[in-house]
Amino acid sequence: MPNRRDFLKTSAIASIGASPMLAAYGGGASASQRQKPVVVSTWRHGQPANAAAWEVLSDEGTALDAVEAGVRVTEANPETRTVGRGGYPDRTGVVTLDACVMDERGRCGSVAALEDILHPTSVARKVMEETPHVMLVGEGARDFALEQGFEKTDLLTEQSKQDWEEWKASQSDVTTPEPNVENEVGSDNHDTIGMLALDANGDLSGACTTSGTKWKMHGRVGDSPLIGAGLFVDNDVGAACATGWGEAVIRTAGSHLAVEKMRQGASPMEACRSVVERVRDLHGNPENVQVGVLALNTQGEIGAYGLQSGFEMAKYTPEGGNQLVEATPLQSSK
Ligand code: SD4
Repeated sequence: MPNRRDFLKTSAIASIGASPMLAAYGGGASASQRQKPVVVSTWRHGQPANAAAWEVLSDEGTALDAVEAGVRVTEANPETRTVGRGGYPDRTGVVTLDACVMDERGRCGSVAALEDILHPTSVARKVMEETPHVMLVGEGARDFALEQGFEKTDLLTEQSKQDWEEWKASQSDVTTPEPNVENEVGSDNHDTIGMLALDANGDLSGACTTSGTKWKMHGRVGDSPLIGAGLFVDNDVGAACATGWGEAVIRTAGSHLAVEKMRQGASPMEACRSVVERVRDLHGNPENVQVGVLALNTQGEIGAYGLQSGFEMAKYTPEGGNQLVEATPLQSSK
């Protein structure tokens, strides 16, 4: 007789093998989605990250431990080109990382423009747990990380260095950064991972981690480490995270907006749609950029919406296992 954990592992593998991409996710939670634990994250690299988070959740671990364990997988993977080691550098050739965490008590921690440290999410958690502050940036964040025992790591891989050199050689004016284009399916320019989890105890937490847009200006900070923009958690209501064009997410306080919509009675799906609609209204429906929003409420209901097609959500639920789902795009749903 397989135990519950074996069953979950088997169902996850079956679902990955049988259905790498499901049809557009239609929202409206069925009874089966009202289960816990649940973990959701952005893009297809969310699947291995969710698997690590699930190990924690299925062992009665906390949502906070789960999201940290989950996104660390992505941070350590040099193949993921906009998170952690192997992430694209800024236009000066330096990799700078942004990350945050938020837990069920409304506690939060964040780091931005962090250099030389492999796991910015773990540093963000230390900021939350070991300091009276929410956010540390740049040199201060790195000094703090080193004091906390994090090791110095070279984040610039040979591949990233080569890509940067090629890009630089192609620029007539390197002081003008390329605009970030986020709407290509499978593009390596939208790999930020935002992750939300609901644990067996019914508590919510989230994490968001990125190296930001490639070839960004040195010192540029996106939405990902900003509480309320890249991530927001309210244990009485739900949690949300965002990916894509960070500047647009900041302008709408996207994740906070999604959670507040849920507080007013919106489903996670409706809440995510409201955010991308707000972005569209502010920016005239830009076709060359993507914004994607994920939301998870206290009942384990999930929502995902993209401004354009191509935004993917990885979700791991007790019933469905580890699945990749293409989010509903605003463009085709009008
Ligand atoms: C940023 N939002 O720094 C991030 C990038 C991203 O998918 O999410 N890409 O703007």
